[in-house]
Amino acid sequence: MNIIFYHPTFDAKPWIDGITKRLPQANVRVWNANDHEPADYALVWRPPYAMLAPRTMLKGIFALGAGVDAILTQEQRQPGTLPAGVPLLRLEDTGMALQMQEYALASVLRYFRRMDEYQLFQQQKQWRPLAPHSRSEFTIGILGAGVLGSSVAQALVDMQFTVRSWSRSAKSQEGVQSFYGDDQLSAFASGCKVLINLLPNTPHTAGILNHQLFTNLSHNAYLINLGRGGHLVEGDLLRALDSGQLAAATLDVFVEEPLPGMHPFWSHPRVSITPHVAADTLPEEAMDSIVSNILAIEAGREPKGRVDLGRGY
Ligand code: NDP
Ligand code: OXD
Repeated sequence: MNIIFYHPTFDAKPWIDGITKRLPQANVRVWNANDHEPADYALVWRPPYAMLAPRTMLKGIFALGAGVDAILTQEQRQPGTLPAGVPLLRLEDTGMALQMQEYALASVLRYFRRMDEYQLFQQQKQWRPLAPHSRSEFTIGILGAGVLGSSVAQALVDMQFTVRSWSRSAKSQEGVQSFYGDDQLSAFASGCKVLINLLPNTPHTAGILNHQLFTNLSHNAYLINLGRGGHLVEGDLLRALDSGQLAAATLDVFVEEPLPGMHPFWSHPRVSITPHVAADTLPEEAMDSIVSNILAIEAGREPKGRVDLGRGY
């Protein structure tokens, strides 16, 4: 069995060693532009067109992350980036759900307990107790109720918050009010004090964090964007912060990453930025899952995390 690996930034060695340890029968190699040798499986992130296009005999392409928007966008621009008929598989959880829970919970509690405001008061040497937020008026809406969205919802339910989710299909998660489909988007957003985005970036969801959605939220609401930068209409966020429709935003993902030095988000007093770190790919967990999927394919079983190319996630 031959496996090729390509990632623009990861150190390949732990991956080559880790897959080899788990699958001693496999020949695992880093792909380079001169490599035209056959392969059965490919492990990739932002693969060059030349890597996959000619490889119609692959049995599986494993994305080294949860979101596959970059590879699907590249396929749209350069059809053939993904050879026809080869399954594309993404990482489901593999340690990202817990990281997402940590990030979302930390951000929500920072707003709920007004820590961000106290931090500003401290800089001004102000001793100024604020009225606490009322839990009953602190409804949290989560866009996306998949692997990561439902896991974040669970952490917030466990903290006794009122939680809603919005997805394509109806869900039944205890303690979470499910809204689904475009028709229910404004009802979902209506009155939410916090909006957390955990949607995949698809042609249907791009630009969903926009003026219209913000006006449905409770006045002075908080936005936490953990999905993709393309979900957010940046000018609409700046205007919503200026008008007081939104109180503050925590952003982990951006249209352009790294965020350019001149971008207004950097110095906005009510925008908090992290450099796309909400949930990292954990190599050991990811390799366990990829190898178990390879074994499933070899045994003729259905692997986990198969991407529906038509839906875009
Ligand atoms: P899933 O595919 O498990 O979940 C996606 C959810 O979005 C599903 O509930 C789906 O609905 C819903 N959805 C998709 N399209 C629509 C639509 N048009 N209308 C309504 N709901 C829709 O993905 P994950 O939870 O694993 O990951 C979500 C995203 O998180 C990734 O795509 C990635 O962009 C982002 N991410 C960010 C990271 C970071 O560090 N910031 C790290 C990892 C991921 P349904 O269930 O009905 O199909
Ligand atoms: C992912 C990410 O999609 O890190 O896995 O954003």
